Order: sequence, then C-alpha cells, then structure tokens
Amino acid sequence: MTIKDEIKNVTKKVSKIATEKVKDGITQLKTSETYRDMDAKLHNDKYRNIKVDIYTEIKAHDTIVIYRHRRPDGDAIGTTLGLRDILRQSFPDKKIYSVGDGIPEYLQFVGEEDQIDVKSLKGFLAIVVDTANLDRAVVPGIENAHKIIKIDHHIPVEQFGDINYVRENYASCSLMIMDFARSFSDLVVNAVASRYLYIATITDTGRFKYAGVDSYAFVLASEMVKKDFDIEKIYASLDSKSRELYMFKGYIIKNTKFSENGVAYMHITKKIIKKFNISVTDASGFINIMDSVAGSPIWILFIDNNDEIRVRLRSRMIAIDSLANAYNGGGHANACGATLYDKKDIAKLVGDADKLLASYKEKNPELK
Ligand SMILES: [Mn+2]
Repeated sequence: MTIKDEIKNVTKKVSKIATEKVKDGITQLKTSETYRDMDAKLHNDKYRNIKVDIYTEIKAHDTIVIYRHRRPDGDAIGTTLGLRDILRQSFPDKKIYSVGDGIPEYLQFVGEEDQIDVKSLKGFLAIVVDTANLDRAVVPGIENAHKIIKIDHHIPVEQFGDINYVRENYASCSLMIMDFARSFSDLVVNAVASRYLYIATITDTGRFKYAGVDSYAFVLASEMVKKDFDIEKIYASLDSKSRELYMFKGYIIKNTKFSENGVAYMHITKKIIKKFNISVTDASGFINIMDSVAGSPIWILFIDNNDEIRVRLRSRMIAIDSLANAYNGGGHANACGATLYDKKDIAKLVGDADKLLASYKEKNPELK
C-alpha cells in the first residue's frame, strides 16, 4: 500500500467513527427518557419516589391551593402560576388556585393570582413553593388543608410539609417544577405555563449566570422555550425601568461604599426613597447593580423599611448564608436576606462580611 492509500484509509476510518459518534449523539437526544437518565446521572435519582408521592397526592385531591413566600420574587410568582396552569391543563376537573398577597409592580406583567377565599375551602391539598419556612409564606386558610407539600430549593430551615421535596442544587424552584412535570406523561406544560416557568428561571438565576446553573438547567429551559411564547417581550418588561428608577440606579453607583477589604455596600434611607419617589421593593431590586466591581465579590444593600432595615446580601464564591442567619435572615449560600432593628448593626454586619472576604482573599490571593 502506498502512503497515499494509507492516508486515505485512515481518513475513511476517522470519518466513519465521527459519523457514528454524531449518529449516537442524535439517537441519545431523541427520547425524553434519555433526558430523564441525564437527570438521574446529574442529580441522583433518589428523588423519584418523592416525586411519585407528590403526584399521587395531586391525583387524590379535587382541590389544590398553591402558596408562595411573602415579598414574592420572579421565581415565587412564576413557579406558582406555572404549576397552577400545568395542573389546570392536566386535570380540567380539579379546582386549582394560586394565592398570595399581591404581586409587586415590576412583576405584574407576568400574570395574576386567584382572588378566592381559601378559608371557605375544605380538605384541599396545599402546595407551598419556593419557601424555606412557613413563617416566610403567605398561607391564608392553610389550616383547612388536608395535606401540605413543600417544594423548595432553599437551604432547609423547617420541614413543614407532610411531604418535603427540597433540592438545594436546583437554581430555581421553577426548574424543579419543570423537572417534576416532565417526569409524568399526563402532566401537560403548554406555552402559558412554560412562559411562567421561564420568567421564574431567568429571574432566579440572574439570566443563567448564578452558581447552580448546570447542564440540566439548560435542558429544562430548552423544554420551556420549545413552546411558543415571546421571549423578547419578557426581557423588555423585565429590563425596562421607569425614569425615576433609572436615575436611582445612577445614585447607587455614585454612592456605593466599600469596606477595608472590598465589601460593596449601600444604605438606602427613607429620605432617599422619598427623594426618588420609589418603593422599598423597587429599591431592593437594585441589589445586583453592585455585582460588577473587581475585588468585591460580596455586596450588600440596606434599605429602611418602616422601623426595620431590610438587608439583601449577594456574593460570588463565598458562602454568606451564615451571615444572614446571624442577622434574622436566611436564604441561599450566595443570595440571602436579613433584617436589622438598629442602625448600628449596619457597621457590625459590614464588619462581619469584611472578615469573611478577608479570609477568602488570604486563601485566594489571585483575587485582590
Ligand atoms: Mn427561588
């Protein structure tokens, strides 16, 4: 065989292997069964039984009420409405409600919760989503519930359900619901429900930026996007702010303070809120403006709220939930909230955060 022929042969072999690999990939991605295997591989399928238990309770109840936490964010609203519409579509004979105490203005484009008197209902199934402890939840009439199911992705504070389905490695509660829905063939996720879940997912992951966003998150998001809803409109609604808020953004950037080791923080007083004519919720929404300062992977917003000071804490790489826990709060490792009752505690909390950052920088000198 000449060298020329040999090269030809090798090329043929390589291209045959490549073709087979591509074919393999295509067959592998063909069935949703394989997606489920991916879930099993990535997240361990020990949760399958608990999903079946939840599904069984849903089947067994004619009335289902879905609750979420107070001061709802995009995940809380999108997940409750998404789950409600999945169940309505899938079980048209059941009565399914999503209840709360009002939707903040910036999320009103998402959809509407149900205005019903839950106290008049009896023997229903309660599903509380995106909420670590019952104290944080808005749960009118839950005392009449026959059973309570908790579905959440926060660090568990309290196991308040008859069934507690908690998966901390999920980047949003909406992804848990999408995973749940596609685990059962008779659960229908239409375009309306997909849109709700998609809004929840992008808001809770900072548009797929935060820790916890893994390949399976994209598989689930991809399933949502396959349905026909307008993504451009969603971002237009989420990302446009009123002129007052736009000006307020400039104020934060101009007035952010930094601790010795680089914790970025800012105290928004009642006076400032009045000056810019914005709400406390609006002000809280600006926490992530401070996320892009080099050397400042912890950032904190303090907002006066009646007699309390609401605290929003965010970080990259460094777990800060212990800090939130020490100041009447909790949440995720990199995103949590707390409450202060004394202005003096601001300096104290910043000092504690500064120590955390200092010790992280000591171990990771590449972060100056
Ligand atoms: Mn969430």
